Amino acid sequence: ADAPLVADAAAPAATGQVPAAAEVAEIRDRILEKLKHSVSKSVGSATPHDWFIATALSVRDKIVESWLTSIDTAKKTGRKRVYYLSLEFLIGRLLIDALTNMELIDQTRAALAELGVDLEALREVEPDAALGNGGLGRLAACFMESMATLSIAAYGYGIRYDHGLFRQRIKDGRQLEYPEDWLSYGNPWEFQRPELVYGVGFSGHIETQTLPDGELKQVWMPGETVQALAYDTPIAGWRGAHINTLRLWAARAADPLRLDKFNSGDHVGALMDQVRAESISKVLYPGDTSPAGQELRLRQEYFFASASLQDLVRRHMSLFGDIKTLADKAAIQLNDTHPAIAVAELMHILVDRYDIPWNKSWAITKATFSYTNHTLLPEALETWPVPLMERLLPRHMQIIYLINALHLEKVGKGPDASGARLAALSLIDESHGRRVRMGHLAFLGSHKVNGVSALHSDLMKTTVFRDLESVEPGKITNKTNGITFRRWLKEANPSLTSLLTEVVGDTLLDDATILEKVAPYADDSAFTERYAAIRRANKVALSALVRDRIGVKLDPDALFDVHIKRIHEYKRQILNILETVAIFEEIRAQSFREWIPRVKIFAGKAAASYTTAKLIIQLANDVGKVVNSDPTVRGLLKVVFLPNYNVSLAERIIPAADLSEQISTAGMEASGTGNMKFALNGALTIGTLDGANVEILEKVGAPNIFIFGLTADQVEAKRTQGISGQEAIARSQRLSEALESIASGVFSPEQPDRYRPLVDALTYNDFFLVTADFDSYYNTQRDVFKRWRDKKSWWRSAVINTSNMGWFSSDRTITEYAQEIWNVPTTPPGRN
Ligand code: 4GP
Repeated sequence: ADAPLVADAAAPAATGQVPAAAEVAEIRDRILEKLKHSVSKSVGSATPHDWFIATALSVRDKIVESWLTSIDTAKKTGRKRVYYLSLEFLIGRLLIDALTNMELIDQTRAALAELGVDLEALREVEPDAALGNGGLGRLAACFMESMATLSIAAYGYGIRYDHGLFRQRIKDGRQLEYPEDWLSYGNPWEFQRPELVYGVGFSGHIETQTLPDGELKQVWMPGETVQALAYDTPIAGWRGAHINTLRLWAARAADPLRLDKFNSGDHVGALMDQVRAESISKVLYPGDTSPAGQELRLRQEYFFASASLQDLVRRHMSLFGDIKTLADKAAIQLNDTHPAIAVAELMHILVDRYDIPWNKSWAITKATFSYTNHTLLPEALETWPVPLMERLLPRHMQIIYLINALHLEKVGKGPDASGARLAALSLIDESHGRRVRMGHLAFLGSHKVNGVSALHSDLMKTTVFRDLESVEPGKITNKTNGITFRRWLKEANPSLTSLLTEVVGDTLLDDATILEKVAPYADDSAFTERYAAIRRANKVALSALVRDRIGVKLDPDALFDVHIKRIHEYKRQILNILETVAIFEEIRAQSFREWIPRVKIFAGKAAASYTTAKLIIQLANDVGKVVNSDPTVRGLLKVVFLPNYNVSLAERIIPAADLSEQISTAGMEASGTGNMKFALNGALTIGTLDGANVEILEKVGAPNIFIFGLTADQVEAKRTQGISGQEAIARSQRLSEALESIASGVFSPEQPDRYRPLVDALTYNDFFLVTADFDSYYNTQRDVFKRWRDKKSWWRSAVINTSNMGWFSSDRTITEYAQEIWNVPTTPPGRN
């Protein structure tokens, strides 16, 4: 227990092992070979980016060897495959991930060092692949890694967007969006598969044919066909024993160029088809406020669903030769409602292409699909206008109508078949123009539907899916989210990982539940001192980053209070800002009191069209500007907003956090996964009883987490009484003063009424119940202060948090999916 402390968290991963010289030499030579023959650069002229590519290619070779074996084994054994359909994969950077999982990190670091190259510098030049917005996209990435780790033969299917989530810049406190350009230097991880191209049809018309037996057959004649081209990225599981494929589709026109037009001088017109086709994979989340934007979004969804289904059906037929066994050999998971059209697409394939009778087709479809819901926010449960569906996907609309008719016929025979009930159960929402409810389609077409935390799954049964659940009771199950510890512990916090493995052994990343063995060390001061020193080093490293990026100097001994996630009213960044303002006013008024130095760290992006969220970002920045420069505050409070939040930035911030803000309105955050990452790394949570916070509380115990605020039930009850904030504001002097200073322009002297709309909304229309929870939050923050003063107790709680987080490994989550939803076997890492 007296190993040396690691002083700098950003320094080399301290696994304490000295890599064998021969292996290092071999890796060095391979990197040099790649640099020369694949990058075509000499050692003297290579840029950091060239070194990154050469290193990535050299580890990729190793991965490919296992990859081909994994594919071969799955073929030979005829195993059931899992297909994970997701419009988002927020994978982030892959170099450190690949080296870690292939167990090549120390050797590669040493090999590069011999060449005078720092692996950490290469880590920073890799673009962050942001093919997603937030939680559900990052979950898909963690799941891909865990499926590979557990040797599940799985494919991730999605879209290869040219431009991922926008790059955020903050100018004068405001968010500006710039296109993100992750592919501009090429992507060393992917393989283009020009032989894997599928035609995806749109629009056109339907012809009715009469078969020899007199049956009618519907034949869709698409008016337009776009090609889907596959790009494969290998995903290495822990210890590299099994590698899966992330297959992303790029759109291109069947005819890249209309030569006749081009030669007649219409050079732009000649490219029209190409531009239209390629726009499908141009950007993640095209703005959908315009009808054209909505249409593009639906085109994206159908494009990737159709290409993926064609691909997996082709694989199934070539291996097993009988479409009727599809459900025995394929489990398709719909990651949220975005891929729901796949249900109608599989029916189209079975009924129209393979002539399988309708009922049999429906049985196969249901047995093959399952669906995960990630939010109860009604606006996120997609619906598409019927006229749009009819025009773009006429055959699918027909199929949906028939699914609906049979479904309503069945439920119409039930005892409670009122018109209102049938309207709620229908696949067609007729309340504001006819729209197709994609959540309903996903639900009906699946054999299991799951929420992502215990509370969320329960609420699904009583809110958005109440009626459907009553038709198929027991279909909704829970699969509480998880995170991969390889990335969120080992790669993000190597020093903490080596301290923990000293205690529990080096199978920590094979079986996270052994973290429990750390619990007794919560009372061992030699251990907690080392644990605290690692945190401090991480805070020093983060402070350097903050200084570089936004020029604010932080005190690493201050309490780092962190709120990082997408900016959304339900996540209540504004509640945190209000507490900040209240404390700011108090420090100024009572500077003689003993204040705890504290840094409030915010990061997150707001959807480009979400005006209120963008105003909240501006407020955080404006508050920071005033607070950070106020002489009476004397650095006791700092407020920073770090621009361009992404996976890589999260990896830097989380290991340096003391306090994790998880303060959504109860009942609104489906699960959260950031909450798990923080608690694993030993930050204490301040949170509501929402999402997986409830389960974190169960695991870590009430003394080791700060819970406040209304419960989900109380939120519901309160809303029925009205959502004005006036009463709560009148009751709380602190709150009314904080609101008053914001409203009167203390933080926006150049435009005093800038935040009037925010304050008015909280006063008269406080749907997210910020005002109702303010006092409880404020007081709980004071409990945090008290606890922080008692350092022994603080670190004890931190260690207890870490030691109880094993259950939140995505290996556990994926094992549950495998056993209870997909019916596929799993193998622990390194054992095949
Ligand atoms: C997110 C939820 O907001 C978050 O609570 C959850 O942890 C995550 O999914 C993964 O299940 N939802 C989204 C979304 O990302 O776009 O709806």
